[in-house]
Amino acid sequence: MTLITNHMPTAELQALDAAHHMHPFTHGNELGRKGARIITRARGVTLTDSEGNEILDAMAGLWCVNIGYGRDELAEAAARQMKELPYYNTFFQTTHVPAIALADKLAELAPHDLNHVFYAGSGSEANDTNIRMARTYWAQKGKPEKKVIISRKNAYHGSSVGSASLGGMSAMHAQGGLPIPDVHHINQPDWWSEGGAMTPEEFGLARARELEDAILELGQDRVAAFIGEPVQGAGGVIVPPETYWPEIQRICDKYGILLIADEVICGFGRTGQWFASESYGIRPHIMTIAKGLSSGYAPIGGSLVCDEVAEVMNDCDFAHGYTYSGHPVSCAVALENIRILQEEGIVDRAGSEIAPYLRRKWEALADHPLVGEAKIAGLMGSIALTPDKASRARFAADPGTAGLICREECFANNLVMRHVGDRMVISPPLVITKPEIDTLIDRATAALDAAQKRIEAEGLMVPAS
Ligand code: PXG
Repeated sequence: MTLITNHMPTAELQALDAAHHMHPFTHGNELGRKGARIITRARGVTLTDSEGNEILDAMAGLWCVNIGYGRDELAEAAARQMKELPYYNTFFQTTHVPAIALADKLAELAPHDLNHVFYAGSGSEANDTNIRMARTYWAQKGKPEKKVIISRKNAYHGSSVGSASLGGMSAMHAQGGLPIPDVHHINQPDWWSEGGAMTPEEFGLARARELEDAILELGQDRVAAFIGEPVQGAGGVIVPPETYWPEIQRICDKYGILLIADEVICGFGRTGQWFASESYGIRPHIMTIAKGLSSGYAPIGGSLVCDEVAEVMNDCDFAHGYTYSGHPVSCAVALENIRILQEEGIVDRAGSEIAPYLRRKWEALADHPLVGEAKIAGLMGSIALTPDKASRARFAADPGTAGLICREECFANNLVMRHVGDRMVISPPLVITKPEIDTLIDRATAALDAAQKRIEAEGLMVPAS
């Protein structure tokens, strides 16, 4: 039996990691010099590293461990399924019970008439499915020229060539010849950074109307779909003004283009309801899901598809699919995850009790001298660091300099809080308790105090001109 043990000293494991393991979104040599932190186990909201430190994981891994760590039931569901049927595909006129049962469950849970699922192994794969599905849908309807997908700058939709093209991260587009043709990006609804003198409500409308402008400019007969995260996650937890989504919905309806809600982060309770589309009154034709679907215990993603699109797609042979589409072990784990989220009322409690408590505490961080705004939607929150609150100024230093300092101070205080540029973000497991939220806020405050001292000492408290 292969034993994955933790018997080696940390430095030796780090050396092996540096020698053989290439990390995502990481400068390999820089990390190699420093040594990666090695996480060895986790329970609830707490990680343990190879040195025995206990760290509060305010990111739920990568926005995914909604149910919290250490739920044996999920491990047992995986083991049971592996013994019964570890793998079979769903390509050639076959299916299996876990894929059927999960599809049925998702149809029950999903809002509106999102009654169909096309499985993928991840959010990136699911968004690649969406590109091909949206274009194929229109081709099937005799409009093959409707191919353009409109997305937003600073959106994150994944790392595959297709999904990263949908994303609006310029650093990603700069590597590997992206984006693919027929993807168009409009501006994001980030009022704090880009809203200027407008009120948030005016700004939300203005940014949504960029979609209408783009449709008119590109031609209604060329646009297939609009894709957006209800609340942008990796872009820095950008909570849109209230006017934004109703206007987007109106425009999609008016011009008859498909609306794709990417709920890879927002879904499965993150915003306090099962899906953020419910929180924001969005009626998507297609919804991307992953992460919280299995709480990260097994890789799985998918596209939830509405009746009308499914009807058109089911009338053709869609030449698309992944070896692990509907993987039985992942489906079994996802089903068990959903059962527990439902039966233990985890999503309901997250929305009704935990989110309001966290909101009060989180929004109070806006009083800290280093914090410009504190935004939160359910259990995903962000704070913007600024050298000058009054003018909503950015730092003169390179974006991310202050954020990195703050993240280092979080780590020093045994708190995982990520930085996106100069925004700090959280997305804790939904099972976080009120005392754990108090600890989170205490550690975040200590980290902000320490970060402020360092930023001042290094002469960085300077607004960009
Ligand atoms: N859509 C959204 C909205 C996401 O947040 C994906 C699609 C892609 O999913 P996969 O499963 O292919 O990774 C994501 C993923 C970060 C970070 O640092 C965020 C994600 C992934 C990795 C890192 O914030 N989101």
